[in-house]
Amino acid sequence: MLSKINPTTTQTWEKLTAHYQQIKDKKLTEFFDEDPLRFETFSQRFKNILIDFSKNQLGKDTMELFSRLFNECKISESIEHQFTGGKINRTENRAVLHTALRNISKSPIYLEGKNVMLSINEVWKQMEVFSNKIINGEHKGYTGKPISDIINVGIGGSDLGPQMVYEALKPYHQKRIKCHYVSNIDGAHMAETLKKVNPETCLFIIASKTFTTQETMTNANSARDWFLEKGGGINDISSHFVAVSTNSEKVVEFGIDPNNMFVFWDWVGGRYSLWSSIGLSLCCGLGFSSYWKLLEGAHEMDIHFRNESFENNIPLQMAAIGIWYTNFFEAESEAILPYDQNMHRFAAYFQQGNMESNGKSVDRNSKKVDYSTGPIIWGEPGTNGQHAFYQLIHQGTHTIPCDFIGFVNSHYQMGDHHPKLMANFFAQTEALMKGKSKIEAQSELEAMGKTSNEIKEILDFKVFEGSKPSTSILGEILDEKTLGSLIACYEHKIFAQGIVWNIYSYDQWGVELGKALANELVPMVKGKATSKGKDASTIGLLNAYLELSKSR
Ligand code: G6Q
Repeated sequence: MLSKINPTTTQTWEKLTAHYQQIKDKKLTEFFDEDPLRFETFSQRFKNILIDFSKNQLGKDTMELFSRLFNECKISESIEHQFTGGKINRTENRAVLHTALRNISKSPIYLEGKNVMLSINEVWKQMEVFSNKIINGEHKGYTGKPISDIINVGIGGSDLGPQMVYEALKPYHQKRIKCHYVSNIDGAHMAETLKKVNPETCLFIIASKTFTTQETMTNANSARDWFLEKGGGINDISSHFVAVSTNSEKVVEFGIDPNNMFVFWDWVGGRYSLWSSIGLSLCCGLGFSSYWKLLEGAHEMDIHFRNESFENNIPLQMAAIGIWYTNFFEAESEAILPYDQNMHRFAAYFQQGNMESNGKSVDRNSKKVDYSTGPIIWGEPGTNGQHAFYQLIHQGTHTIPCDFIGFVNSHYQMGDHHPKLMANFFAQTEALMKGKSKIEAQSELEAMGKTSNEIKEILDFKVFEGSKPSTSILGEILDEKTLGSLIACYEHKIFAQGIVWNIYSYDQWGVELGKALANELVPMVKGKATSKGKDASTIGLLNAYLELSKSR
């Protein structure tokens, strides 16, 4: 069982509160002035990745206190529970074993006396055989042509992960295969995707853990109707539709041959299911060996997280820094800023990973928490963000800890784009830390030849307070293994924070209410049921909708 300790009642929390008072106004630059080895002290290396924590508002004493806090909150025991199949998803009475899905060592992992690696291995083989057949053209469509387009139909955890990875690993795409991701129930998403594909050469992967999700099932039904309408026959469905799910009954009911089903298990959370057969589109779009390297990178990070002490443990240190800002500096959000265009879905992916996991307000004692838990996660790739929202990070009123992610080498040889991109990365973290004092701003304006009156008018607006915290993550190149390690690193950070915040990170009851209400409202929106009993605003909206829909 996980501990049920309210972190704010621990001795270390009290010490951290006092420590915060001492440190909160210290300039980031002062930390560097005091310690010439600060960069060395606060940067860590993991394989080909360097993580620099030095531009954060903390000292060695801060990290020592966090190490103690994590001990008090029983972090090591919790990690072991997770890795060994403890039912730590208490409210759903489930184990949490996505780490087993990337246990490429294949060493046994037991759940209720059964070695889960045996069934994982079978599914790996099934995915490898199937994706090889797609890639080498052996798997043919109903007119005998090889498959050229894979359409993954899923939403949330059954969409965001594979899509993010497919985009991030563009240089590794199979030449002949293109993957598409349809998630939104807005008909535009499916309709626009279908315009790009040929029914003779497309394969739909219906990806849904439950196989009951309204959006996915609606999209899947429309895809099947389109396929039949365009010339495919009922008997051809088996070569054009496969399912990834835990619910075989519903898969058969939909009309998919059970032989075309790739299973996974209830101990895989939706937002962690990228590592399960939900990754099938990746096996087809990247090739199984690339997919395997992704798992390998994640597995290496799992070993690091499970075995390293706090002092060397990157996900634990990231977790500590996040808690430091959320609970002591009262930061409400965190930005993830990849300086890599192909990582344009990374922040969105961890928006779900983080906010669905730690967006909770009831603790493991069933009590409402009186401290902040998961922050708001957002972000866009640099340098685009610089020309949009960075203004607020530099000169706004909120504290926004930022993760900058970039790579030494680019896959794209395009003039001097890459050094310029990375110069922006380094410039931003430097500017956030150093800011610009009034004196500096004044001499700049003087050098520009401004009069003293002009300077007086504008000076205050030209000042940057600085001391805005950031963590820099610098990889050698964005390859499969590096991406796998980065994803696992963020996952473990989220888990560790949930342990300290005393919440259950692996359920998502907050998603359920909206799902249930949407199903109830469908007949009302179609005008086939009365809205009686609904609140006045919802009735008003429904009436306006029905009235306006008549006018077209
Ligand atoms: C993730 C959530 C959620 C889920 C989707 C899709 O942790 O549970 O995002 O993945 O609601 O669910 P299905 O895979 O069951 O369709």
